[in-house]
Amino acid sequence: MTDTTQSRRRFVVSVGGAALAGLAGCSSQSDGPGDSQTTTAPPDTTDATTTAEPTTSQQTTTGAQNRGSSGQVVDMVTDNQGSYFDPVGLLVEPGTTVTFVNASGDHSATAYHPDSGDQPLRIPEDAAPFDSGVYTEDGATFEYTFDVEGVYDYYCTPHEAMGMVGRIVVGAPNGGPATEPPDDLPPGARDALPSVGTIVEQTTVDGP
Ligand SMILES: [Cu+2]
Repeated sequence: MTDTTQSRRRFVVSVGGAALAGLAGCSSQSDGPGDSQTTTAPPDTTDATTTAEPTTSQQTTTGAQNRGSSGQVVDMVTDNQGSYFDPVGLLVEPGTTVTFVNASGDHSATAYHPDSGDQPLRIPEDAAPFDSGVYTEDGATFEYTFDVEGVYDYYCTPHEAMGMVGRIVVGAPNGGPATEPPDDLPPGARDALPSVGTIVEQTTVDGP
């Protein structure tokens, strides 16, 4: 488990470096608003018209340039207000990549899914579960692309019982498992989840 976590972190960190290098090298490459689709496209070599596909570094560069519009960041924080995800609630379009950043403390971003230590299913039935593993290093990042519409509830393994949980709505809520009341979660977690309605209305619900 530690090995998996380590190698995954190293991978993410090195990709971040490549993104920076790419940014410095080809800042004029963006083709603007049309980019929003390219991050969602599967690696399909038959379509030569999407500029982001040819190499990994270009793809990463495009993603970094898009960060403000189609990418989103969730910080994982421990400070004098406790341990929390910020924002705790987020509305995104399908295909959006969310980057979880370990801002301070030791945290994970882990989907509520039976594969994650017997947890209840609280992501769309067709969605792949995610689990970053616990990060102990400030600045470590984990990315997940939310392709399937619906509501995703997730938690931090060390701090779930203290209410370190988050909710991401992708497109339309669609009546999936996470639209049911979270009765099977620990009370602290249950109380910390923003309602789907609030997220849809506000787009971003900040942490404490
Ligand atoms: Cu945590």
